[in-house]
Amino acid sequence: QTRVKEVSLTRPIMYGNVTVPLESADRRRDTPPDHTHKWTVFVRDPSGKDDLSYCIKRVIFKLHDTYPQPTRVVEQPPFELTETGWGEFEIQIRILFVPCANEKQIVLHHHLKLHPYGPQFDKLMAEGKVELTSTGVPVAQAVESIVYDELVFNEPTESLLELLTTR
Ligand code: SLL
Repeated sequence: QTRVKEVSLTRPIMYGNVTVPLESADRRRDTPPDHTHKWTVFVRDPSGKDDLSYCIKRVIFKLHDTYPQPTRVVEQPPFELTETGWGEFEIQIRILFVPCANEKQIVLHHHLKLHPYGPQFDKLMAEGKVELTSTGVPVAQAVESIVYDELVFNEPTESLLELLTTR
Protein backbone atom coordinates (compact mmCIF):
# COMPACT_ATOMS: atom_id res chain seq x y z
CA GLN A 1 0.00 0.00 0.00
CA THR A 2 1.19 3.44 -0.86
CA ARG A 3 2.08 5.58 2.10
CA VAL A 4 1.44 9.27 2.16
CA LYS A 5 4.72 11.01 2.88
CA GLU A 6 5.10 13.85 5.33
CA VAL A 7 1.65 13.37 6.75
CA SER A 8 0.94 12.57 10.35
CA LEU A 9 -2.58 11.89 11.57
CA THR A 10 -3.89 11.68 15.08
CA ARG A 11 -6.96 9.90 16.29
CA PRO A 12 -8.15 10.69 19.83
CA ILE A 13 -9.12 7.74 22.00
CA MET A 14 -10.11 7.21 25.59
CA TYR A 15 -9.30 4.14 27.60
CA GLY A 16 -9.60 3.05 31.18
CA ASN A 17 -12.08 1.53 33.56
CA VAL A 18 -15.21 2.23 35.55
CA THR A 19 -16.01 0.27 38.70
CA VAL A 20 -19.05 -0.20 40.89
CA PRO A 21 -19.52 -2.27 44.03
CA LEU A 22 -20.76 -5.74 43.13
CA GLU A 23 -24.41 -5.93 44.15
CA SER A 24 -25.90 -9.26 45.15
CA ALA A 25 -28.30 -9.00 42.18
CA ASP A 26 -25.25 -8.95 39.88
CA ARG A 27 -23.75 -12.10 41.32
CA ARG A 28 -24.10 -15.13 39.15
CA ARG A 29 -24.04 -18.68 40.39
CA ASP A 30 -20.34 -18.96 39.44
CA THR A 31 -19.22 -15.60 40.80
CA PRO A 32 -16.50 -16.30 43.41
CA PRO A 33 -17.72 -15.16 46.86
CA ASP A 34 -14.60 -13.04 47.43
CA HIS A 35 -15.42 -10.77 44.48
CA THR A 36 -16.39 -7.30 45.68
CA HIS A 37 -16.44 -5.14 42.55
CA LYS A 38 -17.79 -5.12 39.04
CA TRP A 39 -15.69 -3.27 36.48
CA THR A 40 -15.55 -2.50 32.78
CA VAL A 41 -12.35 -1.77 30.90
CA PHE A 42 -12.71 -0.11 27.51
CA VAL A 43 -11.18 1.64 24.52
CA ARG A 44 -13.52 4.13 22.90
CA ASP A 45 -14.02 7.37 21.07
CA PRO A 46 -13.74 10.25 23.57
CA SER A 47 -16.98 11.83 22.38
CA GLY A 48 -18.77 8.52 22.77
CA LYS A 49 -20.45 9.19 19.43
CA ASP A 50 -18.25 7.23 17.11
CA ASP A 51 -17.29 3.60 17.15
CA LEU A 52 -13.66 2.90 16.37
CA SER A 53 -14.15 -0.23 14.31
CA TYR A 54 -13.38 1.56 11.05
CA CYS A 55 -9.73 1.67 12.12
CA ILE A 56 -9.52 -0.84 14.98
CA LYS A 57 -9.99 -4.47 14.07
CA ARG A 58 -9.70 -6.05 17.48
CA VAL A 59 -8.71 -5.31 21.04
CA ILE A 60 -7.12 -7.90 23.29
CA PHE A 61 -7.34 -7.38 27.03
CA LYS A 62 -4.82 -9.36 29.05
CA LEU A 63 -6.00 -9.77 32.64
CA HIS A 64 -4.23 -10.91 35.80
CA ASP A 65 -3.36 -14.61 35.82
CA THR A 66 -5.83 -15.21 38.65
CA TYR A 67 -8.58 -14.96 36.01
CA PRO A 68 -9.63 -17.96 33.98
CA GLN A 69 -8.59 -17.48 30.33
CA PRO A 70 -6.92 -14.15 31.12
CA THR A 71 -6.53 -13.22 27.44
CA ARG A 72 -9.85 -11.78 26.27
CA VAL A 73 -10.32 -10.93 22.63
CA VAL A 74 -12.96 -8.42 21.56
CA GLU A 75 -13.59 -8.53 17.84
CA GLN A 76 -16.19 -5.82 17.49
CA PRO A 77 -17.33 -2.62 19.11
CA PRO A 78 -17.86 -1.71 21.79
CA PHE A 79 -14.26 -2.63 22.56
CA GLU A 80 -14.83 -3.31 26.22
CA LEU A 81 -14.88 -6.05 28.77
CA THR A 82 -16.85 -6.39 31.98
CA GLU A 83 -15.65 -8.60 34.82
CA THR A 84 -15.90 -8.91 38.56
CA GLY A 85 -13.04 -9.21 41.04
CA TRP A 86 -11.49 -8.19 44.32
CA GLY A 87 -8.13 -6.71 43.40
CA GLU A 88 -6.41 -4.08 41.32
CA PHE A 89 -3.82 -5.03 38.73
CA GLU A 90 -2.38 -3.88 35.45
CA ILE A 91 -4.38 -4.69 32.35
CA GLN A 92 -2.56 -4.96 29.07
CA ILE A 93 -4.60 -3.53 26.21
CA ARG A 94 -3.43 -4.60 22.77
CA ILE A 95 -4.94 -2.73 19.83
CA LEU A 96 -4.86 -4.23 16.34
CA PHE A 97 -5.72 -2.12 13.34
CA VAL A 98 -7.66 -2.91 10.19
CA PRO A 99 -5.48 -4.55 7.51
CA CYS A 100 -5.64 -1.63 5.06
CA ALA A 101 -4.01 0.62 7.68
CA ASN A 102 -0.91 -1.58 7.62
CA GLU A 103 -0.05 -0.36 11.11
CA LYS A 104 1.81 -2.21 13.85
CA GLN A 105 -0.30 -3.19 16.82
CA ILE A 106 0.09 -1.07 19.91
CA VAL A 107 0.05 -2.04 23.56
CA LEU A 108 -1.29 0.17 26.33
CA HIS A 109 -1.07 -0.52 30.04
CA HIS A 110 -3.85 0.42 32.35
CA HIS A 111 -3.89 0.11 36.12
CA LEU A 112 -7.36 -1.19 36.97
CA LYS A 113 -8.77 1.00 39.71
CA LEU A 114 -11.35 -0.41 42.12
CA HIS A 115 -10.94 1.66 45.24
CA PRO A 116 -11.52 5.35 45.87
CA TYR A 117 -8.29 7.24 46.64
CA GLY A 118 -6.41 10.29 45.45
CA PRO A 119 -6.94 14.07 45.61
CA GLN A 120 -10.55 14.00 44.43
CA PHE A 121 -11.45 11.46 47.07
CA ASP A 122 -9.49 13.33 49.78
CA LYS A 123 -11.51 16.44 48.94
CA LEU A 124 -14.82 14.59 49.30
CA MET A 125 -13.58 13.15 52.60
CA ALA A 126 -12.58 16.60 53.90
CA GLU A 127 -15.98 17.95 52.93
CA GLY A 128 -17.63 15.14 54.83
CA LYS A 129 -19.29 13.84 51.69
CA VAL A 130 -18.12 10.27 52.04
CA GLU A 131 -20.30 7.90 53.96
CA LEU A 132 -18.37 5.65 56.32
CA THR A 133 -19.31 2.23 57.63
CA SER A 134 -19.41 1.62 61.40
CA THR A 135 -15.77 0.55 61.19
CA GLY A 136 -14.71 3.77 59.50
CA VAL A 137 -14.27 2.34 56.03
CA PRO A 138 -15.69 4.37 53.13
CA VAL A 139 -18.86 2.87 51.72
CA ALA A 140 -17.90 1.53 48.34
CA GLN A 141 -18.73 3.92 45.57
CA ALA A 142 -18.38 4.26 41.83
CA VAL A 143 -14.75 4.74 40.83
CA GLU A 144 -13.14 5.46 37.51
CA SER A 145 -9.72 5.79 36.00
CA ILE A 146 -9.81 7.07 32.46
CA VAL A 147 -7.07 8.31 30.18
CA TYR A 148 -7.34 10.47 27.09
CA ASP A 149 -4.77 9.64 24.46
CA GLU A 150 -4.07 10.07 20.80
CA LEU A 151 -3.13 7.43 18.30
CA VAL A 152 -0.51 8.89 15.98
CA PHE A 153 -0.16 7.53 12.46
CA ASN A 154 2.96 8.67 10.66
CA GLU A 155 2.92 8.39 6.89
CA PRO A 156 -0.41 6.57 6.85
CA THR A 157 -1.50 4.41 3.96
CA GLU A 158 -3.82 6.11 1.48
CA SER A 159 -6.65 3.94 2.76
CA LEU A 160 -6.08 4.94 6.37
CA LEU A 161 -5.80 8.59 5.42
CA GLU A 162 -9.13 8.29 3.66
CA LEU A 163 -10.70 6.44 6.60
CA LEU A 164 -9.56 9.01 9.12
CA THR A 165 -10.32 12.14 7.14
CA THR A 166 -13.77 11.26 5.87
CA ARG A 167 -15.18 11.19 9.39
C1 SLL B 1 -1.99 -8.70 43.94
N1 SLL B 1 -2.77 -6.89 42.64
O1 SLL B 1 -0.99 -8.05 44.05
C2 SLL B 1 -3.17 -8.11 43.27
C3 SLL B 1 -3.72 -9.08 42.31
C4 SLL B 1 -5.75 -9.94 41.31
C5 SLL B 1 -7.17 -9.69 41.20
C6 SLL B 1 -5.11 -8.79 42.00
C7 SLL B 1 -10.12 -12.00 40.71
C8 SLL B 1 -9.55 -13.25 40.22
C9 SLL B 1 -10.57 -14.36 40.18
C10 SLL B 1 -9.25 -10.84 40.97
O2 SLL B 1 -9.77 -9.81 41.35
N2 SLL B 1 -7.91 -10.86 40.84
O3 SLL B 1 -11.06 -14.70 41.24
O4 SLL B 1 -10.90 -14.78 39.09
O5 SLL B 1 -2.05 -9.84 44.37
